[in-house]
Amino acid sequence: MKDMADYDALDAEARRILHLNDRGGYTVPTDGLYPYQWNWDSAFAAFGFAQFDLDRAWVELETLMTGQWASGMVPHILFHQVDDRYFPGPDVWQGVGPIPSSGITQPAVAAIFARLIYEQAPEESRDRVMALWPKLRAWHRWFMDWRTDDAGAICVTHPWEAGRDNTPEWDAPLKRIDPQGVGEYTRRDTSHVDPAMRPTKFDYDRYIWLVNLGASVGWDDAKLKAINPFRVADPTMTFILLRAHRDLLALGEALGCDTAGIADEIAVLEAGARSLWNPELRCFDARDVVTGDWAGCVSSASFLCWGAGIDDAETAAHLDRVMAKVQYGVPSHDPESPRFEPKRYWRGPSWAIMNYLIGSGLAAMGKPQADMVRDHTRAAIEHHGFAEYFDPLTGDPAGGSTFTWTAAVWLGWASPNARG
Ligand code: 2M8
Repeated sequence: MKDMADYDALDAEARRILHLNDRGGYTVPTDGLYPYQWNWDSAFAAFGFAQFDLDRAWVELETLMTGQWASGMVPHILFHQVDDRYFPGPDVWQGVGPIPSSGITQPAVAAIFARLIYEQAPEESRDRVMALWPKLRAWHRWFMDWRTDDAGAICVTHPWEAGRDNTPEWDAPLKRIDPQGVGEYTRRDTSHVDPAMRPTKFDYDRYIWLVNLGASVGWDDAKLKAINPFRVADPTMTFILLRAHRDLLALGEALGCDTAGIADEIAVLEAGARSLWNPELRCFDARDVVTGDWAGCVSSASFLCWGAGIDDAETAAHLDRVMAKVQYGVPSHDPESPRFEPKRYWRGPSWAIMNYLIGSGLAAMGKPQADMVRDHTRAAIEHHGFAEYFDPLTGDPAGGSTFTWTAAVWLGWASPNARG
């Protein structure tokens, strides 16, 4: 246990990291490895900035929404300036939005933080959030139009869309893809980070094949839906959109916006969330929409249910079981599964952002595990710094360092000085 002076120093370091990664109006996740604006990273950055610079927090969200497509979709990467340290860049993606971008989205966390930041300072924030609200509404509507399955769950159409790139949930659906024609390409990620902590070539070939597929139809939602073999109904996207949609509704009501339709969409998403209950696993799970097969995975995404306002005793029992095996946060994959890899990206490591989404959800529903999730996250960061992710067994820092979202989660939630 550190004393308060040490925590003050960590707060200062977290603020320094946000400034370090600030490119003027937007924040990169970390220099080199990810030199662009990523969607959910940026929303977390806004949460971090809001702890000490309200104006800069709103600017972050405003810049993110400048990339919104005519369809309402908000891309997962905005390429404000070309940087050859990252692959695939804008030439491969061929996004069709107002600025160069990728062609897929990411979990819709922006409205969650828009509400939180607004409620922190309603007077000063009112005009800013009023301008953002219709854009967030259009993005959520696009999700309902193009990403729901028949049961109302939200689907991922590319492993990068859920933000949990190489999680075991995608193994079977990716195996069905023959990545013919992908050809030669040079990965950049493995020149920044140990390849043992990154997705495999098997995964990357299929990531790029799916990008090429989207680009081949100009990212036309209807055309792509008809030909894309990868469509998985997923707890990450579903629980997060459900939570964000509740926040969008509350925010819209507070601001006097036209909230017509949102309550009905919430009911659809609630049904969709329930459809992700795997009766054999006794937990929330991902479901391949093409084959109807369950992934059979207890993952950190399963534990996002509380954030979405859904309590479940059996999922809580899984959380207790999993947390008894680790010391540094919620593992991204079940540590008792043979597919668990404690240092490989989304196949085991603990991520501060998932811990935050899980922990704040547990707290909102008055669940006793909330403090434990926060304490684990605090321990990971205070012992091992602002890493991209952590080995949940040892706390070893992994992936990139001086990471924006880890700093933001520290400032907004994990630090003893945080108000959240
Ligand atoms: C990771 O994903 C990107 C692709 O989007 C990559 O590996 O190149 C994921 O952890 C994702 O969730 C995150 O938003 C992104 C930037 O931190 O990196």
